[in-house]
Amino acid sequence: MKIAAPLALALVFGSLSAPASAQFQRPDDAVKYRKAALTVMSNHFGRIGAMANGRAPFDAKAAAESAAIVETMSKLPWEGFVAGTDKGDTRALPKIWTEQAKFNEAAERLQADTAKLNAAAKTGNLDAIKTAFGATGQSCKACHDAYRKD
Ligand code: ASC
Repeated sequence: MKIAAPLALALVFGSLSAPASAQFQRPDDAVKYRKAALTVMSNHFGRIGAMANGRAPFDAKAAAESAAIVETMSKLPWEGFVAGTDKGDTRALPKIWTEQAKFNEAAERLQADTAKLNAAAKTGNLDAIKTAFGATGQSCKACHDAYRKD
């Protein structure tokens, strides 16, 4: 019976179905998940950008809160890029799945940049935030240019 318990748990939580997308019931759920993470990331990145570009007064606490959210969000979209989800309500290009190593590198670069942005925001130094914001924006853009329609 040592094997039966984990097996029963696996069946209850559905982890034996559709191994390529174990966390999502339907392909569309994976698309929605990654878009949701990217939307929250973009919103908070934009709040930092407004301060970095002088469009909003610098508020160190708000910047640090947003940077922490950006760092966390940057870890999430990737599991939503389930094979075959270049269809439906998405701008994801099929290249994502034919160049997976390169796509993963781009995702990792973003996560490294957002970690630096979060570290900079914690110091409360606006110049450091501006530098890290610029680098992170380059990572966003590079990935969009390569892997997103229009
Ligand atoms: C944003 C946002 C992006 C990036 C990108 C940077 O605020 O939503 O996708 O910055 O435009 O070039």
